[in-house]
Amino acid sequence: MTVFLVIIVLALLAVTGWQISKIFDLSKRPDADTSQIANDKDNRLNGILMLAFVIFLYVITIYCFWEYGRFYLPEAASEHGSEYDTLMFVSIAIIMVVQVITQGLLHFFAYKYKGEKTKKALFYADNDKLEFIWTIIPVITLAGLIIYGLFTWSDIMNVNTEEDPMIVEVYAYQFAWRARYAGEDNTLGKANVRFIEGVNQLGVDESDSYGKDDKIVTELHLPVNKPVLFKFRSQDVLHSAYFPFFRAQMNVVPGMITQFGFTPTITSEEMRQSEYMVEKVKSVNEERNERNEVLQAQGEPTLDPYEFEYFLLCNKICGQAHYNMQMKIVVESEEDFNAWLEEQPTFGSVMADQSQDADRPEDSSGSEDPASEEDAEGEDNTNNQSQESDAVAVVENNN
Ligand SMILES: [Cu+2]
Repeated sequence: MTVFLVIIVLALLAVTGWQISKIFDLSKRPDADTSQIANDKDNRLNGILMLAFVIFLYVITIYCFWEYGRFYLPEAASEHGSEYDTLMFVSIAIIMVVQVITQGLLHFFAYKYKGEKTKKALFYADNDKLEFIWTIIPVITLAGLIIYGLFTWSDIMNVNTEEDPMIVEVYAYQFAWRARYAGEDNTLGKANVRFIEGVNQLGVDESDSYGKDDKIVTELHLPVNKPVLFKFRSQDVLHSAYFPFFRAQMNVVPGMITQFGFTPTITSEEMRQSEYMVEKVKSVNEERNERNEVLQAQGEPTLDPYEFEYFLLCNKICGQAHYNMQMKIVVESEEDFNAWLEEQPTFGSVMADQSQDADRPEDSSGSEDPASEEDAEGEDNTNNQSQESDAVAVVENNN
């Protein structure tokens, strides 16, 4: 009923406005200019508006750089990352300079050569030399950019297998990530969704001997300055593995294996110590403290202080909890990495434990808990951030 009344009121207001405008029209002096053809005054107004619009655009652009510049990513933490950033910077710089000049001229000329009674348009048929110049310059510039881009692309995308990269599988499912290390042999065991059962959440083929020493974990550790070749697999829908700090992204497609290789160059600790990150963490924590005061006043739980960690995100909207789909990445020295990897159980041992457990009936009850299913839906992230990086966490999450 209220909606109906609101509609009637709005309709009546519209009619009133229309009637008032008619009264204004009628009350105009009879000698006023009612012609539809633009006169000098109209042209001047439009000329000024054209100029004002481009000034507005530039002011907004400068403001955005000023205000949102702090959201830029820091220096790339991978070998190819700086190449990628340079390509991006060169392209943007060229586009920006050309855009600022041409857009400015366009609007300025619209103002300068606005119509005036006394002005007469010049008839100018064509000029081959001019046309040649404004065609050849963009052709050369664009061709240069494209060739430069192609070289950079092939440099980044072609994995140099002679460097003997470490093979790591990144496995995506709604809504979390797992990583599988290839073990001593640096060869991943075959896997297929058809083999998914119980603790074998990634569907590793038990009959493949290469899979026995594979290690499945919930956070990604990488040794610094060592090339890594990632093999991506998805359990369900299309995901996208996005490593913003390493300038890497790859589609994760169900039914096929995609790959991307890079070499991390800055450890998590070094990144934390960097000027950029110290500043960033400080400002995030200042905001959190302000928020905490409000939360405290409302008697709600407060936020923990923020500490920087690299992370892997999903960059394809893949469902309800897509926003929460992330995995912590730790870049560390080779010794630390080896020590960490040493602690992780192999797939073979996890499977052996499972079959032992199955023989003891009293142990198999815990996983039937209906609440654990909800956990897997929305709160996987909490598991990722905790220290449970062994395969046991995998078991708990998925039954
Ligand atoms: Cu996803």
